[in-house]
Amino acid sequence: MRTKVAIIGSGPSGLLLGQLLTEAGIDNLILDRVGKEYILGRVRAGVLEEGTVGLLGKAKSDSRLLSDGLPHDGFSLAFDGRDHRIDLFGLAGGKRVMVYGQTELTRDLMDRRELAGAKTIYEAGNVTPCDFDRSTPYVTYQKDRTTHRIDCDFIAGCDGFHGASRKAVSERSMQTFEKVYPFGWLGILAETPPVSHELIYANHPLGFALCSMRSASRSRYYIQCPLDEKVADWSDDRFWDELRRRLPDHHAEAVVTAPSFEKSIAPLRSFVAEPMRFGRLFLAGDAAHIVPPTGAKGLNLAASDVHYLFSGLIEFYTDRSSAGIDDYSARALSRVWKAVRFSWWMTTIMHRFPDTSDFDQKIQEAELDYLTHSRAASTALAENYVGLPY
Ligand code: RFL
Ligand code: PHB
Repeated sequence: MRTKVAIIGSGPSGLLLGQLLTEAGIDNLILDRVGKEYILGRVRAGVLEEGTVGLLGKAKSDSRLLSDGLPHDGFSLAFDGRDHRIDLFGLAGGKRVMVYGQTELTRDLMDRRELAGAKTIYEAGNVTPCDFDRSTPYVTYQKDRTTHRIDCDFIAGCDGFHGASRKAVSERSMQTFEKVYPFGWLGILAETPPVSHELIYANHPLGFALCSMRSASRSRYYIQCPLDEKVADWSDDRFWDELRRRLPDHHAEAVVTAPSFEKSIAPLRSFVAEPMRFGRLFLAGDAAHIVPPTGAKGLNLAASDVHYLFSGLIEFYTDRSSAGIDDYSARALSRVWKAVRFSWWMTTIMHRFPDTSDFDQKIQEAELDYLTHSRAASTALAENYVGLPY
């Protein structure tokens, strides 16, 4: 089998790249280790930057997003028992974010891909990028007890943090940077109206809490928890009680509980692999970097990587110029590191760290006070939250 771009991974980055290429008439093939329903069962991100929404439009996959997505002009930072609203729209030059679940976005891209007749191979075992340091790369995979080979011009490694693409690169050619945080997020999804029409990021002595949503009748809530916590130890009642304790009183009283239908714990980590290009193999999205979810940047970074990679590939196929793909890694990493910094900073100011000194605690309080009383500081937060320009 032969294709122009072999894409490993059918998450948001692989699907978005695949759809942009398909709309531009560039043949591509997606391979994923697992099946479609498994991918659609993963509950993850929920906040989209305008740049991400624009790319979904370019991929002709935005009709449901535009009708069902919830535009948000601000959010609340809650601490000391009070709300402090961050007016994103006013501070960030008329920009807003869109609340729309990653699961829905993935479904929209999959539907569009099927409609366009582009090929995806699910449940492909042992996917391996090969010879990407030569001009004739290929990918092998196993299916139905047979090893298959796909010859291609380029390989896009969009297979997430635990994927095969980054692992195929020799350690000598790559530098990695990592920070592991001493806590995780316990998240639930429940069919219940959100506590507020805007997101609430709460810093409380018991730990961080986040009130988010998927629709007017579906809520997504998170609480900071120790890394060794077990989901099985968290009954719904225990979760709701703990969430209420971490919110200002007026929000706590407004929480409407319902049985959760998803509950999971995610560890928090910052990770970057440099560079993001190795000959004819490109890494994009979580395959190249991970951010803690506090800044809502993971999915949006996957989209901006795809923007740079797609424009490089278009330049290659239409102008026969490799300038864009040669610049891919530097352009993507420059934006990635700013989002890594922002996500680390949001995590640092909003969470309770296990062995914080009194001094560190006072600095955190001063930071939150400054942030919510200085227009310059709030503007910097808003500018990063809505997304830095591509
Ligand atoms: P994905 O979504 O992980 O998709 C990668 C795809 O590659 C497949 N794959 C393989 N295929 C073939 N061969 C292999 N060896 C393979 N290994 C893996 C996988 O099956 C999968 O389909 O990466 P992508 O596309 O780069 O998208 C990135 C986003 O998914 C990610 O940044 C965000 O979801 C991060 N993230 C969150 N971001 C937010 O902005 N807000 C959140 O609340 C939020 N919650 C989360 C998250 C990530 C999580 N992970 C990765 C554990 C919660 C979790 C639990
Ligand atoms: C979510 O809705 O899942 C969500 C929202 C904002 C974040 C992280 C997750 O910062």
